[in-house]
Amino acid sequence: PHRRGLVVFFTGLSGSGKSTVARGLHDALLERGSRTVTFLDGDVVRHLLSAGLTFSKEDRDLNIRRIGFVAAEVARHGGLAICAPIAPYAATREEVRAMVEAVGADFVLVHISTPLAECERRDRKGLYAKARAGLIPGFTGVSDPYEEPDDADLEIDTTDIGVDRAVHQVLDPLIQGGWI
Ligand code: GGZ
Repeated sequence: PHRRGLVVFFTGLSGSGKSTVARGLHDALLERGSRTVTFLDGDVVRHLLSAGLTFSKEDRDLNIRRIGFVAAEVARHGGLAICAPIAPYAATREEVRAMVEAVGADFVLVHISTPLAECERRDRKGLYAKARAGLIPGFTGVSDPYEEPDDADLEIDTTDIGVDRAVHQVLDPLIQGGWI
């Protein structure tokens, strides 16, 4: 396998399963042990790197640019970075792709396309109920936009598949492509 820098960037709605699949990919890569991996966990990013930012369009864009910057720095010298924010805006995701490609690394956009109805049915954290009740203004998918990607390299709907299968749908093409 080659050792080009790589950013695996997950995007999708809250509750779509993107953090779970991203974490599963991280674990699977650690287990294979073939290369080092940096996981930019969404919660950690929001608490440290993007502490104090809101969910306005400006702050979401800034959050995504910061994540993109760190991921590109990791990938610049051949590292592999995984990130999994909502990243609701297409133009900002494209900026990150360009940032990563500008340092000579590869960028894989994984759209976790689990539909809103399913995310809302799961409502693991009760956030959709709160958003519907007007307690969380500007909640993605309810009262804030999510621009569906038309440039996703992979699209995975977790409605009917388990975490392991979803992880393999990302891992397998990475192995095929020689990244791992
Ligand atoms: C969307 C929100 C909001 C609003 C708080 N809209 O399911 P979670 O809880 O754990 O994941 C969501 C997380 C989204 O943060 P990101 O940094 O990924 O968003 S973005 O890419 O748009 O910057 C959700 C929680 O934060 N959350 N308020 N208004 N999600």
